[in-house]
Order: sequence, then C-alpha cells, then structure tokens
Amino acid sequence: MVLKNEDGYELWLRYHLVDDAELLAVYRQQIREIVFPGDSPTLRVARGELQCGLEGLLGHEVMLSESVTEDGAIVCGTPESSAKILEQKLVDLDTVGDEGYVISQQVVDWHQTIIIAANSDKGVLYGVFAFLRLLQTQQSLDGLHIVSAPKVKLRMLNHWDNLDGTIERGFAGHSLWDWHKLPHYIDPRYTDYARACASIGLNATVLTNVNANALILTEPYLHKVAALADVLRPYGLQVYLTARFSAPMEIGGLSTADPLDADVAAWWKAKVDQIYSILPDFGGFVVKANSEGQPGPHDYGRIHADGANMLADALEPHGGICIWRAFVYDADVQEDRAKQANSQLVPQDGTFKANALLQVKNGPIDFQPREPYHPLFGAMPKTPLMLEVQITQEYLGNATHLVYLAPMFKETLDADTYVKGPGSTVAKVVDGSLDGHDISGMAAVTNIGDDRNWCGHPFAAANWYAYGRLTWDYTLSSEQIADEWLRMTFSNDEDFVDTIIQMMIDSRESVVKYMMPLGLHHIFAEGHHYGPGPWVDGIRPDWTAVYYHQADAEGVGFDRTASGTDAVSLYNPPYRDQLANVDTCPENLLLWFHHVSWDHVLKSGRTLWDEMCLMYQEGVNEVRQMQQTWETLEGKIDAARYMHVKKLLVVQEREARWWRDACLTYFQAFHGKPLPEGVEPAEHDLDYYENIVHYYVPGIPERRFDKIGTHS
Ligand code: GCW
Repeated sequence: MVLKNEDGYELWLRYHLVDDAELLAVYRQQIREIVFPGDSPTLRVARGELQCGLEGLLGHEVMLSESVTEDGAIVCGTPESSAKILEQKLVDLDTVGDEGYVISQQVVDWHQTIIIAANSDKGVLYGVFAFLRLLQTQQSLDGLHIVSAPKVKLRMLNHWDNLDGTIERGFAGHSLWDWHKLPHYIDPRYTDYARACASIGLNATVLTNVNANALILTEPYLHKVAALADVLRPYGLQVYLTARFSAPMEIGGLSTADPLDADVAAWWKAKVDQIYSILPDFGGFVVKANSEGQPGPHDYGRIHADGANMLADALEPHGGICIWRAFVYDADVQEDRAKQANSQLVPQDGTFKANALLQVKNGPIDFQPREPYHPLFGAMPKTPLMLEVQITQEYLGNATHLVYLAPMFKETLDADTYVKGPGSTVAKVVDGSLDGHDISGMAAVTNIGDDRNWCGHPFAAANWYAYGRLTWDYTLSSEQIADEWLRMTFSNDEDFVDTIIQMMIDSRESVVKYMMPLGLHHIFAEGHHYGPGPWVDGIRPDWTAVYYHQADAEGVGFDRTASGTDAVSLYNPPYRDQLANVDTCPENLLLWFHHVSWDHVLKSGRTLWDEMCLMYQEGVNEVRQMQQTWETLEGKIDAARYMHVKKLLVVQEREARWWRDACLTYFQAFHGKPLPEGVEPAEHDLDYYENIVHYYVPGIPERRFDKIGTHS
C-alpha cells in the first residue's frame, strides 16, 4: 500500500484511521457515544477535539448523548459541569489538583463507560488529549485507570520572536505572530498552535524575544496581544510578554529607568494596570537585564532584585508574576563566565518578592551540546528557580541535524545537586519540592516558526513534544516519549518505532561527539553559531572560542579547579570532589573542568588526542549509521517525509565531517601529532576551514558582512 504524502502540519495530532483492523473493531465497541455537557470555551474546544479525534481515528462520527444509554459511553467533565461525574465521587480527583485528570473505566448507569474527569475545564481538556493519545498509540482501553497531574506549575514556551517577524535563533521560518495583521486578522494557525501546546500540557507562552522591544508594551500592540490571547485562552495558554527594562524611557518619556526612582515605579504600575485593563488574565513579564547589552538595574548601580521586585510589585495586585532571567554575565568582568551568575545572584537569595522567579539555563554557559548542570540550582533555596532549556537548535545543528533532546533535558533534570544529600536533583529544585516553594516552572526557547511543518526538520517537533511531556512529568523516560511521538507522528509499525527510537536516543550523543566531545564547549563560528569556529578570537574574550578551549602545545581544556577559576567549588560534595580530580571527573566533562595534556591517558588507555580524534570520527560514523538505518525503513512511512529526512541526513553527515575536520585540523596545529588509525584525514587545510563564511544564516538579524570568503 502506498502511503499518502504528508507535510507534517498536523504534528502529533494526526487523527488517522486506526490501521489495526482488530483493534479498530474493539475501539468501535468501546466508544459508542459521548456524554459531555458544559458550555465553557474550554469545554467546547475539548468536546470538539474529542469528536474530531474520534471521527478520524474510528472512521465515523461518534454521537453526543445527553445521558449514558448503552455500553461504550465516554463521559467527560468536572463535578460542576457534569452531574454524572459528580455522582461518581471519584476519590482520585482529590489528588490531581486543578490541572490533572482521571481517565477510568467505570460502570455508569449499568453501562461500561470511560470517564474523563478533572477538577477544572482545563484538566478535562488535558484528559481528552491524553485519551486520544491512547488511541493514537494503539493502547488497550481495558481496565483503564490513569491518574495524572503535572509536576511543575508553569509550563512555558519562550518565543524569541521579534516584532518584525524574524526569530532570534529561529530556523523554521518567520514568526507565527502576524503582528501587522493583528488584531483584525486572526490566522487559523494560532488555534493549531494552541491545540499542540495544550495536547502536551503547556500552559503559558511568552510571545516576544527576551532581547525585548518596548513597542510591545504600547497600546496598539497590547490590543494585538489581547486578540491572540483570546485564541489561546480556551486552550489554557496564558500569555506573557518580555519587558524591556528601559521602556519607561523609550516609550514613557522618562529620563531614567532606575528601579528605585519613584516615577519609574509609578510608570510601570500604570503600564501594568493598562495591560490588565486590555488583557485581564495576562501572566506577567520575563526579563533579560544586564546581559549581552540589554539594559537593567546595574545601569543605575542597583541589583537584579531591585529590578525584579519593582516589576513584581506592579504585577502583584493583578496576580501576575515577574520572571527574571539568571543568564547574566558581564563583558567587563574578568571572572569566569561559568561563575558570574552565582556571584551576582546568590547573595540576593531571599530578597526577591514572592511573585518573582529566577529562570536559570540548564548549564552555566549557554545551551552547549553538553554542560554540567547550572550551579545556581541548589544555591538559592529561598528563591523559586525555573529551568530554562533551548528547544531550538542554536548549538545543535539548527534545523538540519536530527537530534532528539529529551536525553539532554533529562540529564539536567536528573542531575544531583547533593545540596540536601543524595537525591537533591535539579528536578526537585525546579518543581519546588526540595525547598517548599508553591510556585514552580520550566521554560523552553521554542523551535517553532511558520514553516509548514512548524519546526523545520521533521524530527524537530519531537523536541517540542518531549519538552512539553517532561514539564508535565519529568519522570517519563526519553524512550517512552519518543515511542509516543513516533507512533502519533509517523506510524505504529513496531519495526519502524523500535528502530527509530534507538536512533533518536543515540542522536544526542552523536552530535556531542562530532561537535564538542570530552567537555569541549563554545567552539562555534562567531555570531550565527553555524558550524565550527575553534579559532574564533579577537572579540570580547567571553565570546571567543579560544577562551573556552585554552588549547596550547601542551594540552587543552579550561581549568576550573582550584588551580584555575575554581568554578568547581560551586558544586557540592561529593560531586565537587569527583569533578575536581582529573582522574575521577566524568570524561564527558573533562575539558570543561580541566586543562589536560594531549598525552594524558584516559580510561580507554588512549591518549587524550587519540581519544578526541576517535570521538570526532565516531560522531561522523554514527550519522552514517543513522542514514543506513533510515534507509531500511523506506515504505514504512510516506515518501514525502521519508525523503525529507533522508536528504537532511545527507546534510548532517556532511556537516559532521566539516566539524571533525575543522576541529581536528585546528587542534592538531598546536602539537603536530598524527591522526590515529581509523580517523579519516581532512579534505582541506586549516586555512580553508577558517575562511569559510556563511551569509544570512537564519536566526540572527540581518547584518552586513565584512569578509568575503570560501562558501563551504
Ligand atoms: O544563546 C544565547 C544566544 C542569544 C540569546 C541569549 C539569551 C536572546 O546566542 O541569541 O539572546 O543566549 O539567552 O539571552
């Protein structure tokens, strides 16, 4: 059978006919009518989703019924919206809070039914999506009893979308938000965006770039925001904006943005009041301040908490929150960049208002292929810390490399801070349980644009999906999430699913190997970060590559032990001791923490240089393996998506070689040692790689180029 071509627009919400005839027959028996009273906007969209999903999956319309009339009813609602749910007195509802749900097989009015119940309309919507997922992944409904609630309260996406439609670090087209046509024209795609987010439990979205434009806070734009929020609201998505710290000057006519200036505070209060008058359920602000040239309280000799608290004060009467980013480092400060956030923020622990949170990147530098967890986790017990991850692949091959990020997100979540003894994981800091915070959250920089398939690479949507699922339940395994996503996105063919799960799981480690093995970091091409640039030098040191790898004739790596910057002391024992010792430091972080001789012998018995070479080669080999694996699956999915991935894997293999050759040629020049056996020699000399220039790489605002060079 030839499968119909698909363009990926439907994401994982493909409600195609269940292709297992036996199972389909069983489902048709088990699902015969829908009892779903209630008329709130959220219940309406939940009901619509259920009807549409079932119609597609079962191949016929399932009728709505006022009451349970036969076996096979699906009864949905809250104790308020549905008399039947109220009657059931489900004890499990007491445990799922205001967003969780219960899906359970029950006898109602002497008939076999499936109940989808929650304490809120939003919970019902999440339950409906979870139920549809069961059918999409062809699970048995027999004896169904699922009790599920999110582990983290704020489950956010951060769009780095600019008002001119470009997306910082976006590789899948332009912004979805059509500011020009808003508020009058509402793109139907907004609804599909909201459906996708709600289906994985996301409940908040920050519409604008953290490198913020104050215009978004002006009245005309606020009306555009409100129109968009009207579409997202029924799906439980609350809207947040980024606040440019200097807005009082740029759009308010004040001469200062000093957070301790009474006029400035009054301006923000009035601004926030205005926002809430236009958008009564506005979520709050996300702020990047005094980082990479953004304005902030330091400009006035104030501290981060002064800035955050001023905004938190303005938001507090409306129930809004202020999320302050902990991605702070200063070009003029000599201190190791990996320590600066701790130096600036730890002393301010306990001084932030109750409605202020700090948003902390997974690692202390910047979304590198591998970083140790950020040492702020565990170091600020009095402040709720959100985890920020990056879904968009700024440092992971943009939208051309197949890299599944769930293992990377989980690496951070599962990392043990040991701050209150073993088991004090980052996840427990983030969900608030370790330090008893009520408010908790996760944020991710999205990879979504207006490409027809949303995220560019057909596999990139897996990372949006995985992130959402992990915000709901970070104990899910990467395998389980990949399994769900593959079945819903491509096919339930067991052979296909099993083969590709493994390929996805391995893909993260492969990209680390061909880009930055053994703890190397930040050796990207300058500015656009597309491709290797270990030679980058001559700009502010903390944006160069040479600052991070410190290669010389003797060795390579950044000494962050006591003999170096001592960043290692920000971690707690016993992990600290493990990291500090070159013999016990995990080898995948070796060059993050140590400057190591090229001849240093690793666990494999090989020297560092040989090991590094072999890892780069292994990375390339693994991409080749991915190509072969993918090709065995021709015909198991539609030809269009099959070919799309196949062609992108060709690009990925080519770029993996580019990484290997550029980096090894560069490092080899320090010591002249030969490549070990098994490592393919580079095609070109170092000069060639250093002179590769790419123009107009997506993801950065257009810049004039000042260098004409080889185009690889
Ligand atoms: O990863 C870096 C990016 C910047 C980004 C910054 C940040 C929005 O290179 O483009 O700016 O991080 O997180 O603020």
